[in-house]
Amino acid sequence: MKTIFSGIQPSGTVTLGNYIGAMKQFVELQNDYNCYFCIVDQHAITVYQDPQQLRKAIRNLAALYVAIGLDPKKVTLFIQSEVPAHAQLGWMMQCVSYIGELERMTQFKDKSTGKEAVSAGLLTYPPLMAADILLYKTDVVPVGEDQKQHLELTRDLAERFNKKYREVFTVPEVKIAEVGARIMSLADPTKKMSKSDANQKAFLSLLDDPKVMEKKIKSAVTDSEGIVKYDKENKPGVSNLLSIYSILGEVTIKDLEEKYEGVGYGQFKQDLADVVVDFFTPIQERYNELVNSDELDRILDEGAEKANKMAMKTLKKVENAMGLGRKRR
Ligand code: ATP
Ligand code: LTN
Repeated sequence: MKTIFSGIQPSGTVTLGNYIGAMKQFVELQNDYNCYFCIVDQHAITVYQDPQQLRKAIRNLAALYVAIGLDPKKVTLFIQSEVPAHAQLGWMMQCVSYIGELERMTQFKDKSTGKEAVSAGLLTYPPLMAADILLYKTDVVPVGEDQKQHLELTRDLAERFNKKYREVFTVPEVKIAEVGARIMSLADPTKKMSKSDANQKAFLSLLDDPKVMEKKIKSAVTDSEGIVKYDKENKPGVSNLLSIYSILGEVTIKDLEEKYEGVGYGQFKQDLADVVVDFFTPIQERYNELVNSDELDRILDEGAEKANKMAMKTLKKVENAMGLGRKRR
């Protein structure tokens, strides 16, 4: 079986964008791959996180991973900081990265432009991400479109290392969802939906109260044309809502356009709100059972143990290839 690795930052609440762009694929792929899904808390602290909130967000994300349908018997679910090899290999990957290529990463530019103090961690975020992936001999990395550039860098770093030292790393492929790889903000449909958006109306949290979900969808920015039609260029708001409806409601965009011909945005948004609420209600119920349970701790303990074993093997190989320490077996 081929191996999959992916991670999500516990840097806030999980959004509809995270779900459609990444997590939904995880569930679909779990039967066909050997899967590692990680809560990348060390990536989250590249920008300040309130310690209490971070702890909570880690647990929430872990419970959501299970609640959306990932089966802990099939997949390895774990927390990045509980597997020290990530930070260790992260350092080595920093040493094969060039400052120039890290400065060219759009996520770095977006998150650092205009900020007074930018952490060094924000710049060295991608080598840590490369380490996450490379520790598990990963073949495939399912992510949203915004992560494509980081994946290309991961491939470059793996190839560079293999050439400079020894063939240690598997060079991973990226896997981007065919539809929904970029869910847009509900408040500004030209921007990606982001969990760290200061405007609460911009994103839909998987854990939002149904009433809040409904309100946010009803107040989503569209246009004044009143025609439900997919046209990303000219009608980004309506197109975004159509994508969400199509994916969660399992109907084609074409069928939706026909269904809402001559019907205004009001009915369209109401129906979409119902689809979203129906979709996430059972997930929220399962989440509530899990979040404070011992079961969740058992899942994470087991996950960390399995991940540690695999990660240590790769780490030793890398140390040997680079000549670090004494030769270890
Ligand atoms: P932030 O906005 O704080 O950077 P984020 O919401 O982008 O965070 P991440 O933890 O960085 O969340 O992303 C987790 C996964 O979700 C990644 O695979 C990412 O590509 C995907 N993802 C994030 N936002 C979207 C979106 N709007 N549409 C599709 N996929 C997304
Ligand atoms: N950078 C990603 C989160 C992330 C990740 C990873 C994704 C960290 N390590 C390894 C896939 C594989 C993000 O910001 N979404």
